[in-house]
Amino acid sequence: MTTQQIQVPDIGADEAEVIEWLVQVGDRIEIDDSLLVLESDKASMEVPSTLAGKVETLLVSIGDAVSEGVPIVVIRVDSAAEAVLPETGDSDGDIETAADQRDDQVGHEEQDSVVNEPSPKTAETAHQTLLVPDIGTDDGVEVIEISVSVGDQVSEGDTLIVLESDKASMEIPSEFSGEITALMVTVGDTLCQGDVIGELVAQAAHEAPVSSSVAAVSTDTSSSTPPKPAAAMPAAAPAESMAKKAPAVAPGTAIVSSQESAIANSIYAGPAVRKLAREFSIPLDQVQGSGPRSRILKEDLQAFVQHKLRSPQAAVTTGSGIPAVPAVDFSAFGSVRTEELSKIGKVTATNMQRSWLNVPHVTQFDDADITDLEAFRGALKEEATRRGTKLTPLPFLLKACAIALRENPKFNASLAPDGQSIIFKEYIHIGFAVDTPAGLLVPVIRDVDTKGLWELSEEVLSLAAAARDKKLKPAQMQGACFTISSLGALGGKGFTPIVNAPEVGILGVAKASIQPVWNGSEFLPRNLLPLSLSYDHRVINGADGGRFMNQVVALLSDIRRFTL
Ligand code: CAO
Repeated sequence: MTTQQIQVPDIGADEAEVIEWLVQVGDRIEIDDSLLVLESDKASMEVPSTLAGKVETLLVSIGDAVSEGVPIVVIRVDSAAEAVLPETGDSDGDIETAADQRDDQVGHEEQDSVVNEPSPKTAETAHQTLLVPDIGTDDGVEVIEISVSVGDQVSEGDTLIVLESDKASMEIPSEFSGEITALMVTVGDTLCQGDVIGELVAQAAHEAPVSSSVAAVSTDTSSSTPPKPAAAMPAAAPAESMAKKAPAVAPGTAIVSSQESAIANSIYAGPAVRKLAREFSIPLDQVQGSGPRSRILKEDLQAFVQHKLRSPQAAVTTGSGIPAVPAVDFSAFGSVRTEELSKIGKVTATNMQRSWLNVPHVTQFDDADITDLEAFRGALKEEATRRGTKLTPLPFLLKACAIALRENPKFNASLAPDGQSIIFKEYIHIGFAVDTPAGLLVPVIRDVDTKGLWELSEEVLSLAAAARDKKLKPAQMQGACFTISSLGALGGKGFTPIVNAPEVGILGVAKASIQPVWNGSEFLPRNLLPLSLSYDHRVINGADGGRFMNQVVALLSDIRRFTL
């Protein structure tokens, strides 16, 4: 086994930058496997291996500028490959370049091609046919961009079209200065060497530059064949010619719109950057280049995308057509800590947003005078302890709502998904919100209307405990007709609860407090419980809401009504 070097082949440019390694030390590679990606001002290209074997050493690093002949990798070649290599007499471990091998093999061919290099052409013949040069492959390569349009004045070196194969994208430069008179290609066409790109009328009888990468022949000399370049690598024109482009866009019969062409022409970016921009639909004409002569770099694309994501204009619409809240990089203002939402938190967020967006909410407020209720509840405290339970205002609220639901059936209903009918429920199951460390849970007490206060208080206690201990079963959280959200123990004067769709109503309960109440002749201290009733205005109108609220208030204010 011997080790051999592979060198940078003719890349059609003086220099190119190593932008990506596609192999690493120890990899087994076959002939033609891509080794690394190089990018020049005009082309990005994958350099294929000319040997099969094991990668021994990488000789260049990302960011290195390399030119033709620079050794890039050492390969420990397979014995089979060795067998076909010419005898070198080198012992194992000697380094011989693969390029040397290839030079030996193709030396004559190259010499021929040098001999056959066309002599410098002049533009005396006004009409020039612009042909696809040797693009390094016999396979058709796709046109991904047309950089000029009919009527444009182009200078020698200006990009005419951009081609892209699996391995490389390349800009095909014009060999002549003059006016484009015809374009025969469109984006998506597949072109091979010698295909006609278009025609050009030369400005004056300049001496045409010698180029091994562009073929242009006079229409008058139909027998001319495109010149064959010495190396089969993508065409690349000097960056300088790209930089001095000053396209003149003329109206006319362009195959691509002159506007598109003008934009394409005024953009200074390498093929890899153009490809990336296409993949992410980034309009290159809006990207500020930070490279030499304002060349657009990959970093510029990243900065553009980041900026777009942060700016309000980047807001995308959600499924319901509502603009999403723009992403903000909070770390720009100070240190931050990101914590993933709990599972319950995520579900709650989704449910809340769905209800908020789907349900036209109305919330109305009232106070229930629970002075007598609280006196009664206080009187039952001992008994509650004896029973091993605790009687809070919540069982009274459940009982009052159950009665109000039975008497106001629209609150004990749901809107059919098609919005064309109301589904009335013959059962009365009520959910109540429980604040747990993992998030908000809503266990459901079934058939509240059939249960007494003690039974309800026991169920509240056991379901709230199960919720906090994460022991609620899915069935215990299903089937509610209505919800009570009691924040009373925490405080607050009132809040607007969100309907838990497809339910149509929810009662918010804030903190009871002693307030002076005018009885017609004097102010009396009364215990008032603030209530807020939110409902789905598609099903329930204000009068329905008022009736329901009045009934709940009346029931809580005089619990003897529970028995009626
Ligand atoms: N006003 C004044 N005091 C109240 C009150 C009110 N509206 N509601 C309850 N209290 C009192 C209770 O009477 C109890 O005091 P005592 O021990 O002196 O009797 C104390 O506050 C604590 O009650 P509790 O919270 O233990 O029991 P509860 O039955 O009132 O509530 C539960 C149970 C599970 C609903 C409650 O613990 C809870 O989790 N509430 C939060 C609900 C929530 O987060 N809602 C928001 C949903 S939308 O984001």
